[in-house]
Amino acid sequence: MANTILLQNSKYNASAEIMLYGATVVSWKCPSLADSQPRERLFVSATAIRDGSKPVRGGIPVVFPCFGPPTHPEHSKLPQHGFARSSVWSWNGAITDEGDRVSVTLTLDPTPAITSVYKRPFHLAFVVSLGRFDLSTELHVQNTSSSTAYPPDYLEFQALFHNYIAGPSSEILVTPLKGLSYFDKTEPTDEGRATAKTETRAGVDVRKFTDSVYESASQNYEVTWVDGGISIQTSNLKDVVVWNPQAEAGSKMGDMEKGGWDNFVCCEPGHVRGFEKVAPGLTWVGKQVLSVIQAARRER
Ligand code: TA6
Repeated sequence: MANTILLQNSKYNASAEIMLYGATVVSWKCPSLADSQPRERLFVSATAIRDGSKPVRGGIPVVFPCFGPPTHPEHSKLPQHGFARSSVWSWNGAITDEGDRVSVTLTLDPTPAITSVYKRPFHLAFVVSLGRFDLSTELHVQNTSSSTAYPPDYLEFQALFHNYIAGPSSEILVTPLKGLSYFDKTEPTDEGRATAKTETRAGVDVRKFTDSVYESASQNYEVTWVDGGISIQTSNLKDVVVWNPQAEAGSKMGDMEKGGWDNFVCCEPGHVRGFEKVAPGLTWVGKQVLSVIQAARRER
């Protein structure tokens, strides 16, 4: 079976490409009311590794069960951002066509490679749905433990959609983040932890190296630039990360094309401060809807 799914919404001339590797969405193209030509809405570095040897630098990597370097004892053997984005997911070949939307579901269960570093039983499903001007992704996390112990044998995890939104990073603003507590990873404390701050800006720009983890955010965001933008509406994803490496960090990344940092912002909804927990037999669902903002939000 091919290792990439091409999802096409022919009614609206929209498309998406999803690699089985990492269940990574590596392309989302759709028109807008002002422009019937489908445009690429995600950034993927031209030097991204796409052979399955490392996570793709761009698109929508799925982060699970840990965000960043692991901090939970059950995650101690995992790489940064967990194993979901570097595992080969399964697809049963089915595409669901609901007329206005088409969708696919990929699944991931413990493989020998995963169980060698992660002992919890789980079942993941990742649903990608493509509409006229929007793309949604859902992560379903099922605790497949049959334990009847009390207290319950909870599955504890973090989850995040690591969206690389294509746009001119010199113009981009992310809203609404004003008043939120956040951790600035570009300014580590003496102990090497991120510096705790409160956001004072109405619109957060990424003109300098930015790596900010906002807690308990609004769950609905706008990523805008002078003549466009993407809205992100989420459920069950209480936090959001804003990241752009700029040349300072980007030039040190082997799979980041030169100057790539000028052409994206990562606006990443997730549950990354503390851990979600799901009891045996139950399923947690985190969802985001990325939509093209139709009217230019800002003056030139
Ligand atoms: O989401 C922001 C971040 O955690 C940054 O700290 C940076 O590490 C980025 O993710 C990319 O991480 P990666 O493991 O894909 O190189």
